[in-house]
Parts: sequence; structure tokens; C-alpha cells
Amino acid sequence: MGKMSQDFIDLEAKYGAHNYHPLPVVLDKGEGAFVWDVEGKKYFDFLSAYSAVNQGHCHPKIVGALTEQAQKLTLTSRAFYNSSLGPYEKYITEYFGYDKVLPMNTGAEADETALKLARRWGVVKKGIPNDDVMIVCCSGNFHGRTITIITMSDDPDSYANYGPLTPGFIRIPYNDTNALEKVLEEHGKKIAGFILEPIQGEAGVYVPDEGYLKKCYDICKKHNVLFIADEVQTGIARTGKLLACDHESVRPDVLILGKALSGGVIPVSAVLADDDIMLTIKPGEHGSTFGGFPLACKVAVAALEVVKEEKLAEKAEHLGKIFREEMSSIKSDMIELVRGKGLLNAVVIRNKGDKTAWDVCLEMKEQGVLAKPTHGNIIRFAPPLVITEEQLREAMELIKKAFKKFE
Ligand code: IF1
Repeated sequence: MGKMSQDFIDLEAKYGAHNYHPLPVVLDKGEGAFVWDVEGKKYFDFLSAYSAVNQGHCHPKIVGALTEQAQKLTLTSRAFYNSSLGPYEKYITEYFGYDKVLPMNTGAEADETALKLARRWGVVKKGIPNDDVMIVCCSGNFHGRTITIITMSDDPDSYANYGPLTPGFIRIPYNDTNALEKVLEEHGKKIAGFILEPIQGEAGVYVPDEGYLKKCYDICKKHNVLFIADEVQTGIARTGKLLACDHESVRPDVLILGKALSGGVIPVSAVLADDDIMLTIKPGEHGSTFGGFPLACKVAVAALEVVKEEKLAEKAEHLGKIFREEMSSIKSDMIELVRGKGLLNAVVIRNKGDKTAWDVCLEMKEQGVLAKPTHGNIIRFAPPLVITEEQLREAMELIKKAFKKFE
């Protein structure tokens, strides 16, 4: 560990909350698929800030949009109209095929907004008594860190010892359409929505069975329940299609986006829905100071244009296949299985003696590839979608060298 890196780590330890346990590397610069630490060492970024930098670090077109708007008008609040929001709203609703967008900032805020929309629709449109309205969620979920969102979690690290949680949620097993059918048969009348990740990221890139999304969608329609897709991590081309739901041609009733909606430049999130749902929230009933601010509007348009111009979904599809083939060819007794879709992949690690996934990540760091374990033994591999095939193959060689160290 270089002295400069240690100095930065010490500063964070002394002055910052200890709510993370980062890999011991101090990043200072990013460009495309690469990041550099303060000592100038170059790494392949195989986390992409949890799929927020799909377009690559500091994409010139996105940064250009940011810097140009930043010198003109950054924030007006929604107390007034502005010349960026309407064009952005038109662009993104046509881009994803919905009547309306409600712009927010972080993924958690977008998830909270989706939950409020679903509950509001349930009460005013489905006629569910206000105090009875329920939302169904899935075990293994991750939708953010607010108190209502952690209510849905079954991970004690997320929900434990934060006091009383929010009523109104039923959790069922993920990837189990019978469980959804059963809960809607029994309680469907008071259920407004079913929220899920099309692929569970934090749970370790848990890809559900083929047809799961479509079956869930059909069951929801049968019971007049909104199908709410949290594509904060799986959206924006990450899984080889614009949205992970596109793999099964499922159109969510409520679509939640975040992360790469801004290319990782500033926090931008959004909820998309049609008028029947979106217009149940009236003026003054929801919002946010920065929601849809001019800077976000210009950055998000640029970020979405990059996805199309650079065919990032097609790239993710093609390169993801290469990644899983190459990863599966590594002869290592620490590799239990490889799974994923597009360039959202994970390797389940079998401990070897006292060596764990964390040690593999430390060794990959030495080789020049950055990734981090989730839930202890699963390493997520998610490079920026702008990585070239040549760069991917070069990174694979470094990953293979890292695993060889444990033979
Ligand atoms: C952290 C996890 C991933 C998300 C989905 C909503 C949100 C997230 C599907 C909330 C955010 C981030 C949070 C980040 C690490 C990362 C993460 F490990 F926390 F669980 F990706 F899996 N829906 N996920 O994945 O969006 O409010 O963060 O903008 O450090 O907590 P946010």
C-alpha cells in the first residue's frame, strides 16, 4: 500500500462514517473501462460503481453536456418551469415508451416514488382502503437504504436495529411464480403492486428462470396488481438489452431507473408510468429539490444517447457471452459457478483453506482488475459496457493469473 493511498484511507477512517468496508485501493482518475489509483497504477474497473458507469468513466459526451449546462443554469427547483425539463421528459418517455416520467435523484428515491405511486393508485384507482394497501416484494431483494425500503429486506445488515419498520409489505420467495399466484389469490384485493429486480444484483446476480418475468406479469394482470420493475442496476443496457425486462418482452407498469441513467456523472433517477398511474399524484403531493434539475436533464439525455450511438446493449450481449465462456474455462477449485446476463455477471467462490472471495479480489487488484465480493462468497463482474473485446480478453488473462495464485 503506497503512503499516499494510506494517507487517504486514514483520512476516511478518521473523518468519515464507517458505513463501508472498501477494498484497499484509492482511486484518483477514471477513463472508459479504466481507473487509476493515487500512485498512478492502472486498473480495469469490473464493478462500474455497481453499474452506474455503463458508458465508461468520464464519457466525454456526458461530461461535455454537464460542463456546458453547468455554466448556464444548474438548478431552478420545480417552483418554476425551465428550458431543460420538458425536452428531457419528452425524450425519455419516448425512449422507453411511457406516457410520463417522474424525475428523482437516487435509486432509493425512485424506488420510494414507485412505492408511493403504486399505493396511491391502489387506493384511488383500485379502491383499496388506505390503511390496508399492500405491496408484494421478494426475498433477497435490494432496493435501497431508506427505512421503508429496508422494511422489504430480509438481510439483517439492511434492516436490523433501525427501530420500527413500515407496515404494508408481504415478502415472497424470488423466482417462484406459485408463491406470487398464491399470495394474490389470498390477498390480491388489497395488493397494489409487486416490486422486483429482473435480476437480483446484490443477492449475487441471481438470474431467475426463463419466463419468470412474463409469468409474474401475467399473474399481476389477472389480479389487477401493478408490475413494478426495479431496473436501477439491470437497466440501461447492462444485461444485453435496454432493459432486463426486454429479454421477455415484459413492459412493466412502473419502471424504476437510476445509476447509468446519468453515466455515473451525477445522481439521476426516474420513474416511468402511463397516465392512469402517474396522474394519481397531484401537484404538491410529491417531489424533490433536485428532481429533474437542468443539469440532470442534459446529462441524462447525453447518457441515453451514448447507449444508442455506441450500441451498448448489443456489446453487453456479445461480450457477456465471451466473459462467461472464458470464466468457465478457468480451472480453479475456488470457482463454484459462473452466472449472469450481458455484462452483469458473478462468480460464486468456494473457499480454499482460509482463502475467500475477498482474497481473490485482493489478488485481482494486484493484477490490475478491480471487483468486490457481495454476500461474502460471490464476486460480481460488471465492467463498463464500453470495454472493447480486446480489453476484455486482456482483463480475463489478469483474472486467470489471479486465480492461479491460489492453486
Ligand atoms: C451502496 C448494493 C448493488 C440497486 C437497486 C435500488 C438501488 C440500488 C436494484 C438504490 C443500489 C447500490 C447501492 C450501493 C451498492 C449498490 C448495490 F450492494 F448496495 F446492493 F448494486 F447491488 N435498486 N445499489 O442495486 O440506488 O439509492 O444507491 O442510488 O453502496 O449502497 P441508490
